[in-house]
Amino acid sequence: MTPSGVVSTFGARGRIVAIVPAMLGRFPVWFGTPELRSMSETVYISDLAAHVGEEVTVQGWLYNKRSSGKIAFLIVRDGTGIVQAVGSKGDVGDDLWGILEGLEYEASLRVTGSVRADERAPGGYELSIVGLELVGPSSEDYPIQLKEHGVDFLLEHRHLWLRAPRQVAIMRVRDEVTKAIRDFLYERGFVNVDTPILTGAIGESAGTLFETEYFDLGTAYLAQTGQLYNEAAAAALGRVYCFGPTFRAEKSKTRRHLTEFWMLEPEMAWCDSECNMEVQESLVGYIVGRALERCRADLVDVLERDVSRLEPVVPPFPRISYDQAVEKLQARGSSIEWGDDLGAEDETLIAEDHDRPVFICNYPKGAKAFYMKENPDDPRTVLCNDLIAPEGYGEIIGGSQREDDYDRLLSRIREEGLPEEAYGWYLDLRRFGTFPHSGFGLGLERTVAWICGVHHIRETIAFPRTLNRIYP
Ligand code: NSS
Repeated sequence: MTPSGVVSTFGARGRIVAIVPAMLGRFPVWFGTPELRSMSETVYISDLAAHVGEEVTVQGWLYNKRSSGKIAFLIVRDGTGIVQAVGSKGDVGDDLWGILEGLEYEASLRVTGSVRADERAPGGYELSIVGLELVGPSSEDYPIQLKEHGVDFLLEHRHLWLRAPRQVAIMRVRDEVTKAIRDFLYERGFVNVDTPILTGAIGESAGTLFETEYFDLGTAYLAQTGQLYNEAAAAALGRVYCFGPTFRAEKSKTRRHLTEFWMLEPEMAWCDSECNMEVQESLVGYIVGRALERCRADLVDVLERDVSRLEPVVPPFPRISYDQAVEKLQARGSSIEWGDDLGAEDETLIAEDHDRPVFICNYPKGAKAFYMKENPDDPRTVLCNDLIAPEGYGEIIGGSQREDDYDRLLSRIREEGLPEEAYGWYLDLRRFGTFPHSGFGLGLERTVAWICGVHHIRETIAFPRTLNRIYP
């Protein structure tokens, strides 16, 4: 036994081939030995192509295995990819063979082997096992098996479900979308200004607020939006954005609603409603292009996304007015009346006519938030837009030109019954050098769900928060 409490196992050819814990239940402990560690270079699975013919060590988790009784196939994943490691009973000797056969799903291990290119192998490469170090054994009752599970069960085990290849692919697409957003804005001179999460003023509407006590100052709300704060920042920096978690106590249990979701919110001085839509369409075209370029394998091979549905997503996007949308919907049998907000089914119907996202513009005042600018051509409506994604994914962006007239904004705040004193600072922006400005909010999870072709947005965030779930 080594001083660290592990057993080194020597293979048939007289070298260390396996290091296994002497006593289960003493984890975590350090299992490495200088001999095994110095034997080969440790590499990521995604880098195996550069090591064909060499002996390397891969560290990861056992995703799957099978054995013919004479040859064992381990499928190992490390987050960057998967590789098949193959060991034959004759070559590895009895001790290591016993370990290979006894490995449970999700055991963590370091496996050393020579790299072979093999088109038939998952990932295109194979390791011929010469050594293995069992770092953390798993147990036969690993809850996520390779069969179908109900969604409640999966959500209850989200901390483990995240390891599934499909979930890993979605998280990678999400990361690419996030990076694409930041690159797009950075390249165009936007400045990232982080806005508070504990706020004193209602940002969107009173109906969906999470409240918390705030010392002697009464109630604070979790931010529904960073927009109001970034209207102030836009007067300092011109073009800004915030990108972070936002919170809505939505009672809706739909595939499009979370209580905590991430929103990108650009805010632009000297930009009207049309300019706002131009930025939105070029941003969305850019994001989709980046996902197609850099996540194609995840989208096509793992998520089985029909990417031909994403390829037409290039600007310009069609624009229809709210009035036209209502006429279209009524002609198709919808019961919508002028003045109502569009429901999910209405949005799907409108989107069906187009191969790329569609803007619906200038909604009635009563259907939208208090800060939107009155439409000079039809004061019953406001200068705003929703961007509706194709294939039933619904609204991914809500945007508007902001009311920049002090008196009109004040009367909207009063009409909505909002506490005037909380908006003193916001009204100040209209007293001290008011300026035309616009912005929008893009829901990250809805965008990722659409790009990935995932039905419910809860799969697009690592630990979703919904009406009836706060665990894990
Ligand atoms: O309510 S929004 O339409 N608009 C705003 O919050 C503005 N303050 C944004 C701005 O102009 N700066 O929300 C924007 C987007 C919406 O289109 C959805 O894509 C997403 O945020 N959204 C949600 N995603 C997931 N779950 C929920 N509950 C949710 N609500 C909005």
